[in-house]
Amino acid sequence: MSKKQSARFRPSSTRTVPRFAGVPTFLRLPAHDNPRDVDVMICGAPFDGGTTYRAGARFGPKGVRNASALTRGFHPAQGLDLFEHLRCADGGDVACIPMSVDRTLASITARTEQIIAGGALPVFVGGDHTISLGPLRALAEKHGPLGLIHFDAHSDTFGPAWDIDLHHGTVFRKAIEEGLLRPRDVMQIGIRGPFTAANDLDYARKAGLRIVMMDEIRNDLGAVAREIQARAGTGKYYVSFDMDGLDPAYAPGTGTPVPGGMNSYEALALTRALVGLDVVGIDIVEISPDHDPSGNTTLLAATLLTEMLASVAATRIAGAGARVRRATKRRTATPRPRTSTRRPKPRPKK
Ligand SMILES: [Mn+2]
Repeated sequence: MSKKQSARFRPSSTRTVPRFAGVPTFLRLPAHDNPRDVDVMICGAPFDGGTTYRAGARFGPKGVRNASALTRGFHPAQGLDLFEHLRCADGGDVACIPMSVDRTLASITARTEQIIAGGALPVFVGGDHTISLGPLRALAEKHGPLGLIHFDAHSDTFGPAWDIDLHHGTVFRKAIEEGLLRPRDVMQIGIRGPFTAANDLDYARKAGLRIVMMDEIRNDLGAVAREIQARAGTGKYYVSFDMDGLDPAYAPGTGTPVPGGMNSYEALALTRALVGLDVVGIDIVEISPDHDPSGNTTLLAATLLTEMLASVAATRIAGAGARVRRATKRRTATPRPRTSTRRPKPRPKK
């Protein structure tokens, strides 16, 4: 892409508009409606009508836009400025109906169809986890059933609540029932108890989902990262990040917090492992800013968003799937910024 193009769809310069100033947008990007002009279109899905415990995720998009004041584009792990490789824009909020799950999902599906028809990567900031069904329906219609990298404390494959079958705790069971996912290519990462009953994960296990419990992450973070990367070349993937996958110490601003989750570093490290996967859609959900006066939850959500997009950028440079090894090679060959601390010289081999 030309420099002129990338200059238009990147964050505004902090020399012109200081970080604390300006109209808040996702990642300080230009507000722009037409997906044909960009590689990535980030939209808010301000809906929490699918929550079973405390509401508030309808304010997630607004909170992440405010926290985006502190996001940055150069990611040392990938050795690139994501905005030099991806033209990104804030596509505004999808029209959500506060008390209608069905009409809200229809609205999100329609917006996703429009974004993918324009050739851009759809990214949604929620909203509660119910919203994921919207993009999944549109993307599976286009690509067929998708793989899923799903970060969460909960499996979200549970049964109906109060006889209502579709809510934020059932969204991936619904997606499987609708044939939107390839169950063997679903990784649920950060799952933990306590559970309501011993059979809480029965549906997920019988469906063949790969459940990565928190203990596995704590015992060997690198092994989990490698398992994500090993999915490269196995088809198209959707990435769904529920903020309650994090420990409430790091992300208290969420609807259904569960102690004992990932810390910020672990979550960031695992999103870096998405390099090489053919990612066709992303969401980050269950951000409830009013439950976190510190603002750390929204800052972490905005940072995870940039980290996932940096992985997408690194994948596009090298090509998805089989060519992931080249990506690794190129990344290490990319010059480090001058400000970075020098690495110690490797010891001579004996
Ligand atoms: Mn969830």
